[in-house]
Amino acid sequence: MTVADVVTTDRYPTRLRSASSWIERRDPVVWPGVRKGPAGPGELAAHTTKGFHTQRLLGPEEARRYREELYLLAADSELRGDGRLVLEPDSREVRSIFAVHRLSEAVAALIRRPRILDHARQLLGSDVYVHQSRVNFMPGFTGSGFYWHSDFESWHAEDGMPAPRAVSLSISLTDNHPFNGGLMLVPGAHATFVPCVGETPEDNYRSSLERQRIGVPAEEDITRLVERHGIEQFTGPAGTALWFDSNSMHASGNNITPYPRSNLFVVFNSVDNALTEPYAAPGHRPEFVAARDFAPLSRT
Ligand code: 6CS
Ligand code: FE
Repeated sequence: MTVADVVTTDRYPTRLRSASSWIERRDPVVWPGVRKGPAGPGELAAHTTKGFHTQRLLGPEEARRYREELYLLAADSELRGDGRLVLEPDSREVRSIFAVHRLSEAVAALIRRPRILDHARQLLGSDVYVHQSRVNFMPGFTGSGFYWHSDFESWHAEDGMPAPRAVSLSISLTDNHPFNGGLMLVPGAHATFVPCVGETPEDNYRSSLERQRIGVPAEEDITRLVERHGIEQFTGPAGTALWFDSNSMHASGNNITPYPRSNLFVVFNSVDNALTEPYAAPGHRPEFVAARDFAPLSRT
């Protein structure tokens, strides 16, 4: 093996022509490098074994403030027709807004709070930057779910993220019940990389952010993972937060209740895991889905 081979070897090949076996994760989940921070030993242990942990982050009043801020953004006529605004496939209600940390100063300040930023640094063992941020509104009655996937599979294939050294923070802005489209996760599945079958079409993100068809595991893979690990659901009152590893297997069902399930998502990536060229896609996705400004975030 030459030096060039080592550099270009893809340790997580995906979007393949035919089914291939699972890959055992060799990368850490909680990375060494930043010992002190707000995450406690119990949280770090849960994150390591399950690939996620939860905490009470915002009080009800604070959650309400961010909810109102983001609902106003969804109603902003200037964002109509903008790529950052994704609509529900059938009802055409607002499904997501991307790059909310660029659109809202309140969100930008929130994610730089030491309680959040230092937590992310502790999990990833380095300085971090924001790879992606978005709010998923999951409106009542018409909110459609997200099929089973690993975010890292998409970010690796489509954005050139080398390793699963990223973590997502999901903050509930409305109460997350078991019945209004709450996120389901397979605890422990983050330790396995499940390659997906199917070539990435050009501009896949335009349809995948509405409804993902490429980069989803086969039903047999999901069945085997769930038989092995089971399913847990993220629920809690507005203001509850979930930290989940980039390779967690997760999904959500449709929301046919009257209660919206709106969550703010921020994806932190290690500055030592900056994006390269996509491993399995024809071109770069836009900045608002996959940022290429790798400057470390600093505290507020
Ligand atoms: O492709 C992406 O980057 C996005 N899609 C999904 C379904 N989850 C993660 C991420 O926001
Ligand atoms: Fe996801």
